[in-house]
Amino acid sequence: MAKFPVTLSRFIIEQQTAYPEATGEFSVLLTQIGLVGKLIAHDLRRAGLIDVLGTTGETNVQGEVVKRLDMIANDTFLRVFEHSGLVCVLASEEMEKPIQLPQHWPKGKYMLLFDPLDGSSNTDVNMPLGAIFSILKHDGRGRLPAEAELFRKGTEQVAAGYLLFGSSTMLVFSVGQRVHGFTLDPSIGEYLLSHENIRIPKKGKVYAANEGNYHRWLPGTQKYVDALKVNDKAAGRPYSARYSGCLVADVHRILLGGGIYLYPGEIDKPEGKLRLLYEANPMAMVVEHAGGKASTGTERILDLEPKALHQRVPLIIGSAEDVEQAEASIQGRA
Ligand code: AHM
Ligand code: MG
Repeated sequence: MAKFPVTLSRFIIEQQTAYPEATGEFSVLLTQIGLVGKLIAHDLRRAGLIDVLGTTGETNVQGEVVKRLDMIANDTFLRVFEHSGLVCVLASEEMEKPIQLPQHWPKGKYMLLFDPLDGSSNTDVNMPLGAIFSILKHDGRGRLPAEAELFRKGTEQVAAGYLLFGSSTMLVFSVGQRVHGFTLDPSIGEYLLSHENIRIPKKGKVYAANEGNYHRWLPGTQKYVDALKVNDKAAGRPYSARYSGCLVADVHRILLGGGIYLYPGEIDKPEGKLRLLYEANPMAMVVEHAGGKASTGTERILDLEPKALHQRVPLIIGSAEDVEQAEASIQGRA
């Protein structure tokens, strides 16, 4: 008889004995992230047919143009989690301030941070997109958590992961120390375990970076990427360049096959582009728990003390040896 597929809820329930972190509450939270994924995927599948492409005519708190699908995805997260009962604060890349949910406090101890639609320049051209989430836990004492309560180091995340809207929809997350991937089977509307205990190769053959910015990069970053292109068979070079414009899609490729993603600091923009709380921290947790590394070039991402809700950081993430080599070059040690 064919093996019965492992659904998301069955998997989490079974994990509870092995991993005390994987409580029944996580089961609910991850099921709700899964629901968000189904709803966004449903909109994306029909995006070229219904009137949801293009921009809203507004810019967000970071001064970036807001796509209509950014707003739809953000509203989807809000609608699902406003009713979860487990979450007391929601913060998003698309919202200037966090939203507090006093109706769930203090029973709902979790705080959810998310990038509702990652890679949104891909929306109008039917290319991959993602959504990223980070879950923090409050001790439930005192007043409803204010904005500053979200300024926690990445090591304090209790769960993190992403949804990938590619040729199929995937949910990849880390709870505890392991990373698992589930693929949505649209015919039955269930996420099924497709990638158990993902381990990133120690070294890869792929790099992902927006090389259009090469002349803005610092010399150490330029030197590192130059070296990846040298024709040296014994050293496994040149690397292949693969860049989709969607962090989730690029890091997903690297998580499974190895390699390195860089959105580095620039001469006039040392802080880089990506957001610490919504992008760098959750992706760093997933990649580290799969055996990889994530760095600014000089510091471990998960050790950074956040200072602002929408803080940006340089991000260099992927296979451990590749990230170490990039750090050595950026720090002038190689
Ligand atoms: P977004 O969350 O507003 O879409 O921005 C994040 C995206 C990443 O997914 C991607 O790697 C990067 O920004 C692409 O930026 P660029 O167009 O500068 O290469
Ligand atoms: Mg993003």
